[in-house]
Amino acid sequence: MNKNLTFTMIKPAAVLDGHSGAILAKIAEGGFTIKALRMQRLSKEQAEAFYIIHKERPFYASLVESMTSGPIVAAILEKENAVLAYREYIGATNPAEAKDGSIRKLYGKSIGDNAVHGSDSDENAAIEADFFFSGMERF
Ligand code: 3AN
Repeated sequence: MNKNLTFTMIKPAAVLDGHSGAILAKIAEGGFTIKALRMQRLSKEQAEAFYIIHKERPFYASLVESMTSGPIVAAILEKENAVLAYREYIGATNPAEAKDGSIRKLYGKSIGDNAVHGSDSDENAAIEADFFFSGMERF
């Protein structure tokens, strides 16, 4: 089996609402293996850098604000076709449109506070994983 990596973050609203444990359990239930894991609070500079691709979007400032409003849980996940499999598993960006049983449907509050981030390509998964984790933190 050809396994790949993806990167995820449990967003501050979901962490502050106490959903981290349930979301990690759901991730494991979906067949994703945790290869790295950390809880931390992002600085404004770190959140801006992570979402730099959205810099020109109207929601950039509010996205950075919500991503720095409390701690996040960052993780590298492994599974066959991890990027696509995880995006399918977490559901649509807007929790209201996410399929029943998906992480965003279960734990997302709004399009901004949509419970989790999931990488959108293998290339971005590698960039995002490197942004958060050193080699010594990966297993
Ligand atoms: P996804 O996370 O599903 O790949 P993107 O890449 O379009 O979605 O958006 C990145 C993040 O920006 C999303 N996780 C979401 O929190 C936020 N976002 C996207 N669109 C909006 C919007 N219209 N209003 C507020 N936040 C948004």
